Amino acid sequence: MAKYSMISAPDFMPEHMLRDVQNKKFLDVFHRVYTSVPWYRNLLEENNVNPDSIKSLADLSKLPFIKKTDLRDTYPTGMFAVPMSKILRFHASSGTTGKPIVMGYTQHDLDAWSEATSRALAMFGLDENDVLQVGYGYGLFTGGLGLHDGGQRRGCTVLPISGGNTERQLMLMRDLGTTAVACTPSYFLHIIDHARKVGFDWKTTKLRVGIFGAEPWSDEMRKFIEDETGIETFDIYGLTEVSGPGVGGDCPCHNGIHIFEDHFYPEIVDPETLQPLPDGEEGELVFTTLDKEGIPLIRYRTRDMTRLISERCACGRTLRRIGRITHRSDDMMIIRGVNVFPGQVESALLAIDPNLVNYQIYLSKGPDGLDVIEVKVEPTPEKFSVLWNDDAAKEKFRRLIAEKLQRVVGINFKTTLVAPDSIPRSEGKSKRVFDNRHKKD
Ligand code: DLL
Repeated sequence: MAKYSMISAPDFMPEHMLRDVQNKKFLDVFHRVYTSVPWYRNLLEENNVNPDSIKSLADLSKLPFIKKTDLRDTYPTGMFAVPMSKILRFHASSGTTGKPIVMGYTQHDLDAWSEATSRALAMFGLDENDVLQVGYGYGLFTGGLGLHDGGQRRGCTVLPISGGNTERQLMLMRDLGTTAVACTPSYFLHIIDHARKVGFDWKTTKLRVGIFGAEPWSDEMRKFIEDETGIETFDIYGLTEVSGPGVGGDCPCHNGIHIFEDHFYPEIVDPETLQPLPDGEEGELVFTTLDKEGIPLIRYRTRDMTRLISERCACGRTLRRIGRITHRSDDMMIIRGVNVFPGQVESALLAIDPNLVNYQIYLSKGPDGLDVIEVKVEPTPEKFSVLWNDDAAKEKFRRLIAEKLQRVVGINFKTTLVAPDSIPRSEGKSKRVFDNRHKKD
């Protein structure tokens, strides 16, 4: 057998064995959190939960949820379940306001995380013959070091280039024989942009796999990237609170994201009533970490909206899947009473022209006090040069976009075409929505 087999045994464990493993780990983690985190003990008392009545995962729904604000309120270490001497590394989530969420990892946590990430890489078809270019940021963000550790564990040759320096990304990709690149989909779009400008020929590289995540990316975006570069793309999912990248990923069937359920137990709940939802129904994804030591989390609300898929995947993995994450419960915009998600805008734009990958959404108040939604779209330089000398063609293209958005989303958009390169490119997660509705002039 090859040293690095494509098959990871836990991925194919019979369901009854997997449930056994999950039950054992759950009881262990629950009692660890209960005995070592006073904050959690209080939470159970406040919710009148008798810990002795928790006998298996079937009792999970009796337990209260943990929210992001709880982690913020206990900043920096109030949720740690082990002494600091056992913590080997910190990571922190990139909160834009206020205090970040700090996570601490024991040796066991780092091992379990890299094990899950290396299984994701195996699922993407990577082994010791691959060169993995890690273009996620290194530092407090989990993307860089997470893929780095997972890649090394898988036996790949890791190129720890981090984000940015796009010219050098392309040069080393070609010269060092990169076969797989991992970065945010927005940064890869930026790399594509640059490659087009300098006439970079993807066929001169050995690149065959793209590993994208850390932010939503539509199926249309996926097609654009694959058509442009000839690579196969894989979706990698994760969040700092639960570990980092490698909580799940999509297999070559590309039909949902397998969750590494022997580490992370998923549930879907109604975000309003908090009641568990049946398989297939969309709701908020909730995780219980089954073997984390540093900061174990029971029923952690991710805010990511998706559905659970229990049917066996054609790849044979017994791990359940979730639908790709298209939005979070907190990035829904309510415009004049209509629910709007940024992903809908992206899908509508790319359906008109796959090159319309650079866009921004601005929300403001009109003179009548009603919400205004504007989309700024950047045509390619070629398209732009044609449109700019032809007002009628420009107006026709603008209206085509406005009408498509109206049809798909159900409200009127102010649509503005902007010059190439005027929308800032991102080396990490991109910011697409700017809500100025409550801004004072
Ligand atoms: O983004 C971890 C990560 C790094 C995942 C690299 C994948 C690759 P956070 O910064 O804590 O951690 O952000 C977590 O990002 O709750 C989702 O809303 C979003 N997200 C992560 N992966 C995906 C994905 C990292 N594949 C938050 N699709 C999560 C859509 C994603 N959204």
